[in-house]
Amino acid sequence: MTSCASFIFLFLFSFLTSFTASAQNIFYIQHICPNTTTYSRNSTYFTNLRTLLSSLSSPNASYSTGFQNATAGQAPDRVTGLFLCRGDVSSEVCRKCVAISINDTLTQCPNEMEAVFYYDECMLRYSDRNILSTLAYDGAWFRLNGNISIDQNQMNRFKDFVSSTMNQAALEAASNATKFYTIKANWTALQTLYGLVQCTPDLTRHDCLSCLESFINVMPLYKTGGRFLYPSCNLRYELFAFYNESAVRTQPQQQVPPPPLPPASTPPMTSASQPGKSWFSNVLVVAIGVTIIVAVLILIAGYCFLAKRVKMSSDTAPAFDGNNSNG
Ligand SMILES: *[C@@H]1O[C@H](CO)[C@@H](O)[C@H](O)[C@H]1NC(C)=O
Ligand SMILES: *[C@@H]1O[C@H](CO)[C@@H](O)[C@H](O)[C@H]1NC(C)=O
Ligand SMILES: *[C@@H]1O[C@H](CO)[C@@H](O)[C@H](O)[C@H]1NC(C)=O
Ligand SMILES: *[C@@H]1O[C@H](CO)[C@@H](O)[C@H](O)[C@H]1NC(C)=O
Ligand SMILES: *[C@@H]1O[C@H](CO)[C@@H](O)[C@H](O)[C@H]1NC(C)=O
Ligand SMILES: *[C@@H]1O[C@H](CO)[C@@H](O)[C@H](O)[C@H]1NC(C)=O
Ligand SMILES: *[C@@H]1O[C@H](CO)[C@@H](O)[C@H](O)[C@H]1NC(C)=O
Ligand SMILES: *[C@@H]1O[C@H](CO)[C@@H](O)[C@H](O)[C@H]1NC(C)=O
Ligand SMILES: CC(=O)N[C@H]1CO[C@H](CO)[C@@H](O)[C@@H]1O
Repeated sequence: MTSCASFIFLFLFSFLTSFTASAQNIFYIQHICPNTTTYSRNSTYFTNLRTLLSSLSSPNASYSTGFQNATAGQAPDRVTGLFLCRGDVSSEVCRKCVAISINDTLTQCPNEMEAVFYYDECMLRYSDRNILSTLAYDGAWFRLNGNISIDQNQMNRFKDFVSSTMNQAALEAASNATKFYTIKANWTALQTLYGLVQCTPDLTRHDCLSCLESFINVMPLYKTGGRFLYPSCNLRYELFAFYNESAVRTQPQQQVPPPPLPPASTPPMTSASQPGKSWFSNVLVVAIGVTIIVAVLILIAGYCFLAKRVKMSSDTAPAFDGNNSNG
């Protein structure tokens, strides 16, 4: 192997390694901890909170089901908390996400009694109030993609399509003990709508449905995608597969898994990017990375070619599917 070739190989290798590593990353979205109710570090509440956090992060915690609640101490110093992992993540990713969020709690919210931490893969909450089996609309977060560019007739059809698809998903999720459902529906021959809805499983069917419908009833349906988080439930839809399809395909609830479609011709853009890394910005980073790597590889290859003046046989250049978004 020539030094040039091994250089290229090393480059590719380190790139691929970093790519696989980043696929396991946990993405922070937002945390909310109002400073209206606070505690001091020497209080009983602080001791109870630490007990609660360690029980939520114990090896015993139910990462495989993705939901756990816990309480520590007695009123008025009692702390109640829970975590909820996205329904399609593995127990390993769930465990990692909960560990990271718990590690963030006392630095980000050092003396607030009540907090919610949103990550792409999980959510962590605690409060001095009893938050179990209770619908909570405070601490909301949302992000919308850009407008879909279609004419007015199509627009009305699209709105009905998104609304009815997500309502169907909400009904399915609310009726199931897991309180999680993903849905896939064809918009055009080329574009597929992917939806994901989830409630904390301590909610009743009625409360779960109310929570999800409160999003569906107010969200602007002319966007190419959107993401809505409440402490009690969350909802997301996109025109691309944003959840792990092979993880949810094993669920019998998807009775007729449609065969995979080619991806939408142009991935939708996020218009207003809120603070925090999203899955989408991760993809963007990877896409930019791929572009840079390919450019460097081409430069190295060109240099090698010129330096060696060896007539290379017609090797195919490494072809990355640079599915880069325009803009
Ligand atoms: C609470 O937060 C607000 C803004 O986030 C800040 O202006 C205020 O000083 C804070 N109060 C205390 C007691 O930390
Ligand atoms: C906590 O510490 C502060 C001073 O740091 C003190 O004023 C307060 O009385 C202490 N509270 C308790 C419950 O020990
Ligand atoms: C883990 O489970 C064991 C038995 O199931 C129990 O004895 C132990 O207290 C649990 N640990 C924590 C931190 O909950
Ligand atoms: C926990 O947070 C500290 C600093 O905030 C950081 O150095 C450490 O790596 C974190 N641990 C984990 C497991 O995220
Ligand atoms: C998106 O569509 C809405 C409603 O049709 C309109 O009010 C808004 O101006 C549009 N925004 C952009 C950036 O085109
Ligand atoms: C609830 O979902 C689980 C898997 O996600 C599935 O096995 C079960 O059949 C569903 N139950 C109902 C009543 O739909
Ligand atoms: C979606 O489209 C694919 C092919 O384009 C088709 O095979 C599949 O049955 C469709 N799914 C639904 C639910 O119509
Ligand atoms: C998707 O889920 C499958 C099955 O659970 C798992 O083997 C795979 O590693 C997951 N992919 C990602 C990117 O998490
Ligand atoms: C409301 C709710 O889900 N409560 C559960 C909290 O966790 C305990 C076990 O740790 C369950 O017994 C409760 O049902």
